[in-house]
Amino acid sequence: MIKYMFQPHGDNRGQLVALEEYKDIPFEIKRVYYMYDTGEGVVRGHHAHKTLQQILICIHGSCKIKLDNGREQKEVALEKPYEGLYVSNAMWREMYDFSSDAVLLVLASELYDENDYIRDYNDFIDFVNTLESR
Ligand code: T46
Repeated sequence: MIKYMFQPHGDNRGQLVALEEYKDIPFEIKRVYYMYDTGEGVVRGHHAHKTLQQILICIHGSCKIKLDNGREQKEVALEKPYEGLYVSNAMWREMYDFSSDAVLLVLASELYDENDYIRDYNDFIDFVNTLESR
């Protein structure tokens, strides 16, 4: 589990965080998306990706992320606009406990591709086992 602490450039006007690919973000950023107005009690995700890498940043409010690599699970709270969670491929993810004002920004290494999703947990475990047996 890798959490990035980005550098805020603060002065008497407030804070600014700048993110550059291959410098602050370990991949080329091909897509940006964000989610907001997430209802109380909602759990998003429930899938893994075959190749996609991402950085999740809760730029407003807070939420929690559960990451599962098929062997162990970890829960991470995202509650600062200058922290980012790296989510590699082959990682089952769930996002939940969104505050009502939460905005979760995602920087992604690939364009949207439904074929990259693994939506069944047993298929995910098979995928992890296949990767490890190579
Ligand atoms: C992930 C987690 C963190 C698009 O049309 N383009 C996009 O780039 C994305 C990400 C989604 N969509 C459409 C597909 C669905 O109709 O937006 C709708 C909601 O997507 P989804 O149900 O996949 O959202 P989450 O929150 O379950 O998962 C998303 C990403 O899909 C996923 O890659 O890692 O956020």
